[in-house]
Amino acid sequence: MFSVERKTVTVVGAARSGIAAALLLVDRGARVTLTDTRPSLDDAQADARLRGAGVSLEFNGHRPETFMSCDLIVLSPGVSLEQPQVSAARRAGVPVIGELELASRWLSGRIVAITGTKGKSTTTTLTGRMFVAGGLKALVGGNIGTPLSSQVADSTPDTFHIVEASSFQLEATDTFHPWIAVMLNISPDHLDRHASFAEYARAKAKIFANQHEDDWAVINADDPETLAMARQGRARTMTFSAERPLVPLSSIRLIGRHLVADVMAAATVAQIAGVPQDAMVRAVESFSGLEHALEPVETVHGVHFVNDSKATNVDAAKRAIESFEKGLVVIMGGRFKGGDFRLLREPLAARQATVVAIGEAQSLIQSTFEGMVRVETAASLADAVRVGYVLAQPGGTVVLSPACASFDMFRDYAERGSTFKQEVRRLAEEAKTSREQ
Ligand code: UMA
Repeated sequence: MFSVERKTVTVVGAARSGIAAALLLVDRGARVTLTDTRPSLDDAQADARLRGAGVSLEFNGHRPETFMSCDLIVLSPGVSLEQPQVSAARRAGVPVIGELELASRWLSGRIVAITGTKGKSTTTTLTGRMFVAGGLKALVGGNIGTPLSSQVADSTPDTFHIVEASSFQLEATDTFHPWIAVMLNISPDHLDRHASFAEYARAKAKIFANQHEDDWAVINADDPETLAMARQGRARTMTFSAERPLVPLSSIRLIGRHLVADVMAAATVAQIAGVPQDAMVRAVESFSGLEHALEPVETVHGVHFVNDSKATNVDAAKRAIESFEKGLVVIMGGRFKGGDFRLLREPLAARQATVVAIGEAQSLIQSTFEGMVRVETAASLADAVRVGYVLAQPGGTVVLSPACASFDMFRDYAERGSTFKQEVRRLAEEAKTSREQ
């Protein structure tokens, strides 16, 4: 059994994952330092809880001694293995693992891990709902927002941990062992962090690395790359396909046909776990989609606003664009993290779409679409909402589908999506007042 009793552990990154990992480690008898480049914690309650638990807090940067003199380093997903202090400690022989790996070592229940470039959160949420509808005990966590470390205390042998796993989390695993591992699809993403697509794919493929013959790899029959990746593992494979529905398509109320594959992936997992089909159907019927994923916001004088802030890569934005008809306005941009914007030219042009470019990627967007698609720029997301409204045709749609990360302007995609919704509602209020006058 893995033990950290009386060990000195450094946790890097004091946000959701790092805080949960630090508290878990203290609970298991470790002496913990939690370090962050920021000057302090935003959350006073978490600060008090950590100090109360005896965690040493080290802010304003990472001291090399904190990394070199410990028995174990635990990384938040946002911290790269190539971070200079981390990589120096690794070279010196200090073990380094990610927060997901740490938590997984202490779970009593079985792990269902879900990865892929697109559709992870939808599939994870639906899988959790199907398990619960089928009377199973399921805890949904990981990249979706609740760190796995915060769920260890509730893990019992009959618990199914439905874990959304990102490439950042998988990269820093070594014994992580899902009973069912799902690979939804793979396309270039996070190339600002991973050195190449091959390295990104290698990180994702680690989901299969520790599986045995009695485990399951659930893969996308319509995505040959995922088939090839699963073949490297030892688990039995089960494929899903959008072309072979396990639940009736009429039960899917979500916008966008592309979500059918996510529903089928969830249903395949649920089937392996023995969830009856009527429970799966109930779970799908009561699910109207996730916040920030093609989420309808408001209709202002006939113009529909849709929040797809979660589309942080080119492929996700492409799927969004393809869900709409002609006369579309797409608010796009932010921090470019790799991928090929040119893939959006054809679907945009086919819809006679207009792009409103925001953030650091503005000029890249302009140069990519020049001559094919009209591109306007906006200085802020609030401006972009207004520019989009003016450009949209009655009955048309303005969708925020950025194809980029949010970190140049926002804390994360959720804050970007919430800001968008707030600005749309403000616009709706103004439009209402001006009509009443
Ligand atoms: N930091 C350092 N040193 C560094 C780098 C960062 O101290 O060298 C600090 C930052 O100052 C900050 C903290 O680390 O205070 C941030 O850590 P984090 O980015 O890991 O943030 P968490 O809140 O712990 O969120 C993480 C995941 N974040 C990332 O992967 C970037 C969340 O996924 C996840 O929900 C959460 O753990 C709980 O498991 C978010 C995400 O954007 C949603 N994921 C990416 C995606 O889906 O595309 C992969």
